[in-house]
Amino acid sequence: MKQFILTTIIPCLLAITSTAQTTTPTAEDVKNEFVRSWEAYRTYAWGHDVLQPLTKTSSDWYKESLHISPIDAYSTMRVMHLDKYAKEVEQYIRDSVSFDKDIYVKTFEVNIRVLGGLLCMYQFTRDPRVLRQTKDFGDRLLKAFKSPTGIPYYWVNLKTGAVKGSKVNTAEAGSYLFEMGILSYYTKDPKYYQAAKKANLYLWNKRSTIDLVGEEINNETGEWINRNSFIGAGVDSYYEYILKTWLLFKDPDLKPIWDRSIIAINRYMPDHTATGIWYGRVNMDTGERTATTVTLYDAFWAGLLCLAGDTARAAVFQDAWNGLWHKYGLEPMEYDYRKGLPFNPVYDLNPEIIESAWYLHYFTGQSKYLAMGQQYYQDMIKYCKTDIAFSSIADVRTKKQNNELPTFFFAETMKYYYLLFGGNDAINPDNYVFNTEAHPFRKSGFHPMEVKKRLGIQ
Ligand code: DMJ
Repeated sequence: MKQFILTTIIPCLLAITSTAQTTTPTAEDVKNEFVRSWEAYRTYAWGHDVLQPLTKTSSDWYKESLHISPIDAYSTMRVMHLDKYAKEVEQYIRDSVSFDKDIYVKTFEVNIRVLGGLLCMYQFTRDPRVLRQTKDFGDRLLKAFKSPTGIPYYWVNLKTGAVKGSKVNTAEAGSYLFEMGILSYYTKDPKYYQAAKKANLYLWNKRSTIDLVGEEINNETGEWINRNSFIGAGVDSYYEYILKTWLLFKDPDLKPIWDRSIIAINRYMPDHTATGIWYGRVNMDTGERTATTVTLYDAFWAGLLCLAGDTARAAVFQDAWNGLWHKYGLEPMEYDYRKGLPFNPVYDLNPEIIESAWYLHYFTGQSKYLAMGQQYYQDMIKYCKTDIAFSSIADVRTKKQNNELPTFFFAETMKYYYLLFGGNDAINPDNYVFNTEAHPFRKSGFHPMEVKKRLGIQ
């Protein structure tokens, strides 16, 4: 009963009584809410991976903490000029954290959050001690790549380097070019980028005759386990990193991969419906429709299309997702656009639709994208705010809160709201390229001649 009151009744009451934001939200509002949530993390979860906002407790991803929330939050603190908090995280991670832990970690997840976050910390501090720690973490992660195909294993033990999990989805197989490239640049050692690139080239060489990749692959046999092709959760950042790594480093091997991939995607995936154009699932060999399901991760695609110079398609894409947001006042994790039904109704405070609103606003200058973001923010305040922070939602139909504050809320969701509302114009898509966890890297920090040498690009 106590648990029921704690996790069900209190959040409902809070949602009803919380000061519903009626005025137009500003970047300052976002910053204040970020600080409020960060203070809650400091109070109730310091030293742990995540805050549980309803029970005011903490949890860790593994049997020991990897301090994922602070590492993920750091770059947003720098973007928001929260220097006092940033300094505290920096000192803590640098002086009190060791990655010599006998735990199996998810290679993909810690690459985008921990390695990406640490690299960004080094970018902002230029502290050699931070670089030492970043390299140490990168070296431990690199052990995951010792498969016959070069595609990393799902799990790697940070202490022993032991690996397990040969079945990986395409995002888990091929989303390392960006972080490993930056690590190669900072350490002047091409081995990181070369390992990541080997995995990507393997995937590309396994593409179908119509230039599509599948959903899951076995990294020991090199065979596709699942031949569904799509752009959402499970594949998403594979495409994202081909384009973004090209934008950051101009590796000539990547551009043709993007160019051929986008032609195939534009040809086979769009599905024209009464509620908009959705990018459904197709068979990678035939291009025939296999499913009409999408994931809310798909919503990042409009932003990526902007970076590729295709704002027209991006606008159409965003319209469909905006319609879905309005249907529930939040978005469901998985949705069947033909049936009009969610089949996984959770909303984890994910950033993708906000990220795309930011890119579209930047590249088109149209105020409708700012208005979209303001609406999303007001809905998040209405349904996800708790007395100390924010919570993910178990079901977008009932708005029941879930007692979780994912680390990407600090890294991505609040950063994109802040940038969209005009909080820091210096951090923009012309000057920075963001990793998939929204850690921003300044293009001018990577000199073309040095890139070639340090990453081993021919
Ligand atoms: C983030 O962890 C990353 O952006 C990842 O690539 C997919 N989306 C989640 C948040 O929704």
